Amino acid sequence: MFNLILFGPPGSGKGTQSEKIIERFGLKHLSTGDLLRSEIANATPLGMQAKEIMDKGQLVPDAVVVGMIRSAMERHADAKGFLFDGFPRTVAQAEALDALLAEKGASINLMIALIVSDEELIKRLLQRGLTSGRSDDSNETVIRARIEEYQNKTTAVAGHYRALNRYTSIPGEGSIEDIFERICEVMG
Ligand code: B4P
Repeated sequence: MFNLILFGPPGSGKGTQSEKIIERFGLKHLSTGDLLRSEIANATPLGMQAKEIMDKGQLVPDAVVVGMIRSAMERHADAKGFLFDGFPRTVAQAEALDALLAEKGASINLMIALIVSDEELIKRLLQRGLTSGRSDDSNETVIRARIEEYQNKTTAVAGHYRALNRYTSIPGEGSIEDIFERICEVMG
């Protein structure tokens, strides 16, 4: 099994690059953002609770996203590997993920972090907000809150995988194709 985490702040290109990575490497894409938006679209109780939190730019509780990831992994038990996109976002989520993979005799093989400046992130997300219909993209105050949540709670996850010698980073600015080539190089 090859398990990859694509890491970076909101708007760094995780979702965009994930589409290309799964096509090239045949991994199963697990995006907690997509899973949460599908709960919202289906108006489930979990979705209603998550929407309120996401609209403020905050993180959904660890237990909720870990539960979603556990069931998604169970649904795709035959996958040759997973691409985790937008997860883990806290050290507690990282520890839970490591434990879930250990149950399968597996682990995270690599974390790739996309490095993008705050000005570029805000520009991209406001641009996406014009067409995505995503309420968390259309307001600069909410976007800044998401970046602050990332700095306060998520950056530590990089240290967790750095300590395990699984961390690498690449520049996340430039054309989508050039960034994908950089990802392919570090995937080997
Ligand atoms: P996510 O869905 O993960 O949203 P995101 O971080 O904004 O997306 P992403 O980073 O994938 O977007 P991309 O750069 O591809 O999370 C949304 C919310 O869900 C969170 O705020 C949180 O509330 C909740 N949540 C999700 N996971 C959670 C977890 N594990 N724990 C707790 N809460 C969780 O795209 C951005 C834009 O940039 C696009 O318009 C794209 O076209 C553009 N772009 C991409 N690459 C570009 C490039 N090279 N040049 C120019 N533009 C580019």
